[in-house]
Amino acid sequence: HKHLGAVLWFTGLSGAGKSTLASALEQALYHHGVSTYLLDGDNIRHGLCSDLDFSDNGRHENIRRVGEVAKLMLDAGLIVLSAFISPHRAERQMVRDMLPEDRFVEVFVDTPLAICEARDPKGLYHKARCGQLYNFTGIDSLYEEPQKPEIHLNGMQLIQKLTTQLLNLLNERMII
Ligand code: GGZ
Repeated sequence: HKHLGAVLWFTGLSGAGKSTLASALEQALYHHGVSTYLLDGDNIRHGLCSDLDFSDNGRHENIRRVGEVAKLMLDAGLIVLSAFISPHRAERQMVRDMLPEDRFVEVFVDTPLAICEARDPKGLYHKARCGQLYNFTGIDSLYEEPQKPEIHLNGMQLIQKLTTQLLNLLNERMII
């Protein structure tokens, strides 16, 4: 069956391109007539999760809540695009375990730390290096790379190429 929805779980460092790629894919899916919703720091960390920090506990609870929201949206038949660093394997596994196994697509946006740091769109890496920001992923907080993501993307490729790779995967899996 088609259009049962899915949860596309983007994971990677800050500045890896998760949100940018998720937005580009969302636009492409719109042209396919598919209903989507994009969850990311901008609409979650300022609202539902505004009480949470970037400690291990804060991140765990952030991901748990996003997982539960994604599950509800999946029930509604949406393709959910979720773009959070989600640095810990255990938390990504927790979300995977909440959902039907064929509906969870882990997307590793693999961009080297040096590139993310050079991009530094919000100046956060600079702050972390200067000791003005603590627990920053990749600097003084751990990022655990996925071992078996459904798709492992080279985040240094052009957005258009990355979007095509994701659309191909969604086609193969009969998600679209
Ligand atoms: C990592 C942080 C931190 C710390 C603020 N560590 O590049 P951005 O700015 O727009 O995306 C990052 C975002 C990460 O939030 P997530 O909800 O995705 O993180 S997690 O999945 O780990 O819960 C970054 C900004 O918030 N940011 N402080 N200390 N990123």
